[in-house]
Amino acid sequence: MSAMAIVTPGFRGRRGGAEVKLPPGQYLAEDFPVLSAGPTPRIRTDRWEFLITTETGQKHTWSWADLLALPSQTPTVDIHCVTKWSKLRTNWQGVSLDTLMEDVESAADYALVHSYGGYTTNLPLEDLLDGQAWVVYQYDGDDLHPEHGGPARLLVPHLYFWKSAKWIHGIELLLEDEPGFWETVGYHNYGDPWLEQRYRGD
Ligand SMILES: Nc1nc2c(c(=O)[nH]1)N[C@H]1C(S)=C(S)[C@@H](COP(=O)(O)O)O[C@H]1N2
Ligand SMILES: [Mo]
Repeated sequence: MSAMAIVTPGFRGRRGGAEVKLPPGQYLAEDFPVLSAGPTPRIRTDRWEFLITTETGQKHTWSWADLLALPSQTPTVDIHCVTKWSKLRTNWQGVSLDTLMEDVESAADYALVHSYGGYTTNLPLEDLLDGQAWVVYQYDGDDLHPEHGGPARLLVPHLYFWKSAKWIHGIELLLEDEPGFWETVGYHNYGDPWLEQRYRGD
């Protein structure tokens, strides 16, 4: 064996003259694939609600009007699906989790995200904070299409896209980590695309 290790850097390609760098094993998607584990739930915005539940059982709830009344941001971010497509510089509009967490008192270290339809996904609470996550309701200047998670989805672009729960309903804050839907059946618990944490043991 050669003493020199062969490292696999992220794929480098050219797009519009500018060099882009993708996480290892990813390819560039030009379209916007739809990946859903079940049927698309249709949630009327007049019945929509979002709640954050703390480890002590305290509930903070927002109606659709409440969400739209909060200051919003327009993140432009790269997204990376575990099935290997990436999409660069996607444009969203939504509310930062920092804003939603402002009045929430919690000693929790973990979050379990719940979607309409039953999907769940888990992540450390700190990965939702400090400008890293949003509840988004617009994509590319239009209302978020139901297939892509409308009326509102979570956006956590620094982790594989399965963590970005579509049709978000609530976030449960927990003292102990609890695996979500894909994490329970063998996906990586954390899912850092730059470390290629696709499956348990990666
Ligand atoms: N509620 C819910 N959220 C979900 C999923 C899902 O099946 N249900 N799939 C996840 C996966 S695996 C990916 S890659 C992205 C896909 O989002 P898109 O369909 O908008 O591309 O949503 C994530 N969020
Ligand atoms: Mo995915």
